[in-house]
Amino acid sequence: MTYHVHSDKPIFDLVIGDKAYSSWSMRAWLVAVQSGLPFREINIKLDSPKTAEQILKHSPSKKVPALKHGKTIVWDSLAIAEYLHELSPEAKLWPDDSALRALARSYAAEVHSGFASLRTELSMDIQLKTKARHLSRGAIADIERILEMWKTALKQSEGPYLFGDFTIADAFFAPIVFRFLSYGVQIKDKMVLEYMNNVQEHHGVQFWVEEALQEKNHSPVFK
Ligand SMILES: N[C@@H](CCC(=O)N[C@@H](CS)C(=O)NCC(=O)O)C(=O)O
Repeated sequence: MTYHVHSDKPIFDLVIGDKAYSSWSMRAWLVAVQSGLPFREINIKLDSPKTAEQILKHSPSKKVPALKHGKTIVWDSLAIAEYLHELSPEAKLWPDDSALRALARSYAAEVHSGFASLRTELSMDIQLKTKARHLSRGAIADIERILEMWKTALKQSEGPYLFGDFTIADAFFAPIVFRFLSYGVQIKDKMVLEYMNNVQEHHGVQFWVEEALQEKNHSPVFK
């Protein structure tokens, strides 16, 4: 277990897994960075015999991410995102407009509960670069649905992110951008390609990727 301190006065701890392939950790971590609040990162190596025991010291779920704020423990990426939204309202982690906020929440919730085929067949591994592989109909349908969602939102917002500024919805889609890049998913739409570039250029995403690329000895098994 290692610690990564993002400020000398962190107000909460965020327990996360390997940066190369813990997509749920990446989502919560990006929301934490976007909240603007100082935090301490607790890094746990996944896929080791001690993983569950180590996570259990922080969260009853035995899964990462988990957030610890005083006596409060929050687990599961979406619950963490909502908690950070309440803790840092000025960060505007959701859009101001209530109709847009509902839409952005629907986007994040759909990622959180859906796209099972994509998760199984294109598991996140930021270090991986491979050729497009044969995909099931389910995975193709997931990809088509994601592209349709991105286009609809971007047409309305005109970018740079799905709902204008970077929101929780973008944090939830960020690992999917890296899945598309790793597995060479062919994308032709200019607006979508621009969006994928904007996500990659986000300061938090860049920091995460730099560290993910330095990690060693991992096996891509987490979705
Ligand atoms: N629904 C959870 C999923 C969390 C999850 O599956 N985390 C994986 C890593 S990405 C994990 O902790 N795996 C550890 C294990 O299975 O031992 C969330 O949104 O946070």
